Amino acid sequence: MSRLADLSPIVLRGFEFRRVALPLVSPFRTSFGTETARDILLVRALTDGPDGWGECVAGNDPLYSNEYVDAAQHVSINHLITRLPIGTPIHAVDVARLLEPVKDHRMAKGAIEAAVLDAQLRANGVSLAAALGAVHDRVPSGVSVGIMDTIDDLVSVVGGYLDDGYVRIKLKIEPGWDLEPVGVIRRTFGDAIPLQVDANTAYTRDDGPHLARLDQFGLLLIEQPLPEDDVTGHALIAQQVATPICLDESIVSARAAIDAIERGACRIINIKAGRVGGYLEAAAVHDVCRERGVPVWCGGMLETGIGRAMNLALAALPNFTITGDVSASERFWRRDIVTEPVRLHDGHVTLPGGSGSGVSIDHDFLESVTTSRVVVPQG
Ligand code: NPG
Repeated sequence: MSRLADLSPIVLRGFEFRRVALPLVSPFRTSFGTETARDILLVRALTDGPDGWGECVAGNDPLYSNEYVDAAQHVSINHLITRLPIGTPIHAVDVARLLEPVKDHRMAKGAIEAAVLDAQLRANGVSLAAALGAVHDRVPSGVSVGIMDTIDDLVSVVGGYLDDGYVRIKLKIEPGWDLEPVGVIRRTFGDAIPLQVDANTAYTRDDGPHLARLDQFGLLLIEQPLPEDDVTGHALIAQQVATPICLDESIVSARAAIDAIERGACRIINIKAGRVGGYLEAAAVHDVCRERGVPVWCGGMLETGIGRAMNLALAALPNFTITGDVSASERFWRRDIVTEPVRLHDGHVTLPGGSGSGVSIDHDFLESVTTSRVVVPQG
């Protein structure tokens, strides 16, 4: 990442906070709730040169984590961007340090850093992928499949994604929707399909013997069975289950990743930039995992093409050796807000070329789905 420190700084003029309403192509149900539409906060860094865009992954409600989109916008305007210099030069690498006195709010911080980073990279003609140290120009694509009303529905949805070419399937599970759906998918599509499950914290420390029954299905991993603050509980589950435990919600920083690894709580880590406070911290999580021999994969949070393109840059780093939730735009959106939405080719998705995130905004469509827009400071 040495290239980032070598870039010329940029001068910020302010930020635009834009809210966008986009319906999902189909409801997405997890153990923490059902999403049918997203209310997305986009952050635009306004500069003397090219603008930069960041996408905040906070959900409509505080169900995945304590962050939610209204709070993210509030803290961004009232507590975060007030700490950044307007009118004097800034480097994206300094944003996290300037925002650090504000506790948590990582998704809000990550979106602001992404916007500044995108602007600085565009001004310098450098791609995010190059700046982060990417070693691939395309990555294999996995798809996450929500909890369904019936097993028949699940079989038909999974079959459709396999026909599309997705190379790995992740099934959402919760108590009462685990052994049976996973078993049916294994039997229907065979042992060769790379398959993993995600519990989103839905189990307890007493569920070790039950989760061990998933071992018979040859899963790649079991993701986040216990609440996010129960790292020791994950270490206990890891001793009872042969399938590798992977952590998502618990890993909020590189420090948390080191702690979880040292305590034997996981053998694999899911990295989401929003959850750890930005793409630079995400790259740091990648590095500490790599140094400790822990493979990682790139998670997704129902992003539009802006966030998805940045996720792809991250997913192209060398220790992302496990297929990520980097599915095509059409998996979630009928129409995306970028001009060249991510598409699936031979089970892979290609990183956009160009500087910054590499995507161009479809401004007409963006306007048509915008529900509010605030510019700070006001011009
Ligand atoms: O491809 O973006 C995607 C979806 C991947 O399952 C997915 N994300 O728990 O990892 C998760 C889940 C999620 C979605 C979490 C939305 C939070 C919000």
